This record gives sequence, structure tokens and C-alpha cells, in this order.
Amino acid sequence: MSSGGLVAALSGLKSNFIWVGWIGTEIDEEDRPVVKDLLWKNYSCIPVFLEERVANEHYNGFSNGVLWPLFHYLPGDLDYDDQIWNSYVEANEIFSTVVADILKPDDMVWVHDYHMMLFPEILKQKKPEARIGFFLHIPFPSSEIFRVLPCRKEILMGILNCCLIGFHTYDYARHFLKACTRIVGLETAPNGVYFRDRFVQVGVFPVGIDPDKFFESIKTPKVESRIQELKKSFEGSKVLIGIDRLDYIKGIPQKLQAIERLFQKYPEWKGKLVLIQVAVPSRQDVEEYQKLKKEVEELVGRINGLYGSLGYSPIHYLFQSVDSTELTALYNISDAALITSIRDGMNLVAQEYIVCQTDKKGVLILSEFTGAAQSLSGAVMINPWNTEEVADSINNALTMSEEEREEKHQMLLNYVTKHTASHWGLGFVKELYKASHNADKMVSI
Ligand code: GDG
Repeated sequence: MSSGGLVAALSGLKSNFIWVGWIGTEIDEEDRPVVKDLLWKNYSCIPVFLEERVANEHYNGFSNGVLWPLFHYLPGDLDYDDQIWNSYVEANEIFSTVVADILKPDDMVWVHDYHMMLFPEILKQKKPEARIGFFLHIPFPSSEIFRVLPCRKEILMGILNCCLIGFHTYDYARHFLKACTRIVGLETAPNGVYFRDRFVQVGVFPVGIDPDKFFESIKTPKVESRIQELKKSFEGSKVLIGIDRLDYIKGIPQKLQAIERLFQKYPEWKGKLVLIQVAVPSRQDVEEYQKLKKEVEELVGRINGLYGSLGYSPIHYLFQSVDSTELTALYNISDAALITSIRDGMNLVAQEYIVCQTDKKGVLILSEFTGAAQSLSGAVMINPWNTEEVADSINNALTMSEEEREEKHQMLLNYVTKHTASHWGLGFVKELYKASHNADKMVSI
């Protein structure tokens, strides 16, 4: 299982689905039936096979090279050309052929994320009766940014073929509706948009985690003993934790600059504070990600060189994925989590940190540019671009009174244990069911 927010959210969803997804690698024509059979029998998964060039241009090229930076307000990094766009169209077409083949009359189809924005329209052409919902896991940007996209109309029309379109926050939904008005000239309402002869419902569904998974894991002997080991290694130090895919949206350089400023401004922390930064390798085939890796490594080296000593490194940098025992133990022993995303659809790490703070009631320091910031009011909010403010916030978080920490933690915990992945998933599916029946009524009128 790969690391990432989409995987975490969907694995916390306790419901029966047939999963359809790209297999992640090229499989020879003659091996495909065996692979298909194996995945179906063991995981209820239906694989989609893409040839390597199409997969690469669809995934690394258009999805992660164009849509990802643009939707995270970085239009400067846009690397658009017709070839990668054509592969995006082709991959969406191949997916829709696979789904059209297995679709039964009462089925609902839930499409996930920016890789699949044309899929609803193509499936609808093949199966006009299909009931389709779409959820975007990343921000939908202001229409002022979105309209930069050369194929902006096609992308909007693609998802408008759904009965329900979901976002993490009201802001993202509002931006989408505005784009429909400005770019396609459609009439909108606060909860949807009129498209052809139908009303496409637009809703807000903030994603959550599966808290029980962490509560149970913390009590296992394996995690308990790792917690004790880690507590011993960092005895006498405050621990800050950062868990991110190594992605430029996560603001890791901004985080490191704030740590450097903290040591300059509050030298008393030297020798008494460590940042454990897990940076999970991600999209290493995309050039921007290789540049980021270099930048982060240089910053880590500089800070450790300046503020470390023979027996002390202020930053423990891991360019690797850690297993779930290690992850849970790291969350548990830290005094604060530091999330500095410059944009982030939601950010599940924030929620995972909260549920793992069974002992210390540590502080969540959270970028105001995450979707999570809109619901986690017990966090210490920061603007990651304001290095001075982040440094001060870290200092304040680590010197905060126990009562204040306890109060903030309780507020956060109440939210996260209520708004779980199941709550999110079932909420979306129920709404899709209702929306698809309402859409039928409108058509028959
Ligand atoms: C996208 C959106 C939105 C990370 N490192 C390790 C590891 N992880 C797990 C975390 C968490 C997940 O990956 C990361 O989730 P995020 O939500 O923080 O971020 P993205 O991957 O960017 O996810 C995001 C999300 O979709 C859901 O809609 O929240 O905004 O960008 O679950 O625990 N897991 C393990 N080892 C690691 O080293 N085991």
C-alpha cells in the first residue's frame, strides 16, 4: 500500500466497493488476464492497464505537471503541451471503457481526484444512465488562477456530467461555481449548477481519518515498546514532528527556514529541541520534485552544521517512508506537530497527530493554507511564508501551559473523532444516491 492522503482516507472507509484503478506499472498483454483474476479474487479490484508512455504523460505529465501546481496556486510551474493533454484524454477514455463494461443499472460510480476529470463526461457518453459522483482531494483554486489552464472548459465540462461534485471546503466549492459562471457561462446556486437539462449538486465533504485504527495501534506491545525507546533517545529534548510527502506544496523549505530563525532568535533551544522530519519520496520522475529534494537537503545540512554539535543534530531528516508502528510512535512522543503547507486540500497528518496525542497533549501548529485549518480551530495557526511568526509560534507552543494544551487538544479531538473517514465516505455516497434520484426527476419533467 502506498503512502498518501487518498489511500489513508479510502482505507478508513468501511464499506463495500469494487475498486477500479491503474495498476501502477506496465503489464504485458499476455499476463493481463492472470493479473486481473488475481486482483479480483483477492482484493475486489479491477485493474486498468495503460501503456507506459500514456501512463507517464497522463500521471507525471498532465496530472502532476500541470493540474497539481495550478490547483495549488503555482501557475508558473505549468508545463502544458498537446501531447500530455492527449494522453490525459486517452487514459480517461481507457478507464471509462473498463467501467462501462462492468457497470450494472443500479450502480453508482464515485470518481476520485484530478487525474480523472474527463472521465464522467466520457462514461456518460457510453452509459447515459450512469450515476456519477466526483470528489476533488486537492484545492479548487480561485477562478482567476483556474482560467490560466488552456483546456479549462473541457475540464469543467468533464465533471459537470456528474450528479454530485464534492470538495473539502466551502471556499473550494465557491471557486468552482464561480469558474462555471465565468468560463462556461452557467447559472449557479449556492449548492449547485444548472448544466444542460439538469441540476448538478455541489457539496462540501471534509475528509477524515479512521481514529480507531490509531487508538488500537497505540495500545499494541510493538508500538508501546517503540514509544518507550524513542522517549529514551530524546530524553531532555522537546520533539517537533513533520510528516510530509516530499512535495513543494508541503512547505518543507519554509519549515526549515523557520527552525533556523528559531535557533537564531531563541538560542536557548540549542541542544534542547529536535525536529524529526519524515519526507516520503514522491513523484521523483518530475523535475520540480528533484529540485526540491536538493534544496531541502542543503537546508538540513546548513542548519545541522550551524546549530548542531558532535552529540547533537537539531534536524533528523528521513528521506524515506516509515512503517505504521514508527509513524504512530513518532506522533505519540512529539511535543508539537509542524505543518507548513503553502496549499493543501485538507492534510490528514494534522488529524492523525491529534488522535495519537494520548499522553502529552501536544500542540498542533498548522498552516492557514490547509483545508484542515477551516475546521481545526484548536490549532495554532500560522502563515508559513512569515518565518518570524512561525519561529515565534514554535517557541510559544513549546512553552504553553498544560491547561491551555489540554483545552486545545480536547477541542481538536472532539472534531476528529466525529468527522471520520467513514462519516465522510458514507455522507458522500448517501448524498450521491439522493442527487442521482433528483436528477432523474428533473430529466423526466
Ligand atoms: C492528498 C491531498 C488531502 C505519510 N508519510 C508516511 C505515511 N504518510 C501518510 C500519512 C497520511 C498521508 O500519508 C498523507 O496525507 P495528507 O492528507 O497529509 O497529504 P497528501 O498525500 O498530499 O493527500 C491532501 C488528502 O489527499 C486526502 O483527501 O488531505 O490535502 O494533498 O495518512 O499518515 N504513512 C506511512 N509512512 C510514512 O512514512 N505509513
